[in-house]
Amino acid sequence: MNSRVLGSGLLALTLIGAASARFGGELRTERIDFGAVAHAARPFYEATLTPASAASVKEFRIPIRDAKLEIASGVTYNGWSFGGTVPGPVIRVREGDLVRILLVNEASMPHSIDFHAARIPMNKAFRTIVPHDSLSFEFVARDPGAYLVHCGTPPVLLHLMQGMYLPIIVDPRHGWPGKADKEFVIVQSEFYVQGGDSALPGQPNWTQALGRQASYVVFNGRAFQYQEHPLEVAVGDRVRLFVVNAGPSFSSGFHVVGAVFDKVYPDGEPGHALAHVQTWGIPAGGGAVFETVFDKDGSGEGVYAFVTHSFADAAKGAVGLIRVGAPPQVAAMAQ
Ligand SMILES: [Cu+2]
Repeated sequence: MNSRVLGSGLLALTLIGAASARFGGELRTERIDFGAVAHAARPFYEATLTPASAASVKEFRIPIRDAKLEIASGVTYNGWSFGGTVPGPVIRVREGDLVRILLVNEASMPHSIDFHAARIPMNKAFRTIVPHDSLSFEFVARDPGAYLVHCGTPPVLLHLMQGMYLPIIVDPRHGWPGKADKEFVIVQSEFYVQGGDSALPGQPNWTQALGRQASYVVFNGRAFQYQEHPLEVAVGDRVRLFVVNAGPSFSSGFHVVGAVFDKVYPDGEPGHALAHVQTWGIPAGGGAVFETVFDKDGSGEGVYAFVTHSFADAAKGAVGLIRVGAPPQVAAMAQ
């Protein structure tokens, strides 16, 4: 077995199969097992992205697993997951790639998977499977963008608030317009929790969820994690942020304090670039791609917060920091 590691920071993906060349080397298959992913959720979910591989066929084995999560500092939660982390690992492919999915239910109840980036009959691909069962399907990633993947088993609200989501990025066939120095993925979501502040893990609070009374609103699965572990970029970097909103119920008003977005691609459609945007709304179940430059004459060395500008939600955890260069005040701000 030819195994090697693709970096996504700690979110390393282990290829369990060899790349194989066919049709004159044009068609290479990459196999990634999310059950073999080195978990990146502690001490923080690794948001740094690496490029998609050149393989035009990408296969993903995605085990569904019950998972004990830490959703805020000292707050544990009995969640459900794709691959063991919340969000699950990032899927990154290129427009035109053939995406093959093998979903394996290793959890204790029925689940499913719904790819917003797929054009496919839901009754075939997104059907619910019982524990120990598996399901496979494939689709061509035709539409570039930043998309949500989630469990679609009723009640969907419950399966989403339990943590069953991950992002999929479909890069445009010829790449994004312009070069970025750093790329990050950010998934916003809500938790509705009963307990979890003692030795016992928290449980889902259905009444709170129906009432849209979130306990935590988080980026990449844990409240305030990027205050303690800021995203790090260099002065002069063009930064591209792939932001996906898993909800289940709230919109995100995505904003970076101290920066203006040079470009926003709603839904990640490169043909629909908006220029000079302060805040952009992402509905539950949506995504967008953002770019800004931390050039020395503008948003230079310093600390910047990324938030949902719905500040009741930011106050519940949906705020993080971007550290540009090595400003001395970051230690104080992170406290
Ligand atoms: Cu589920």
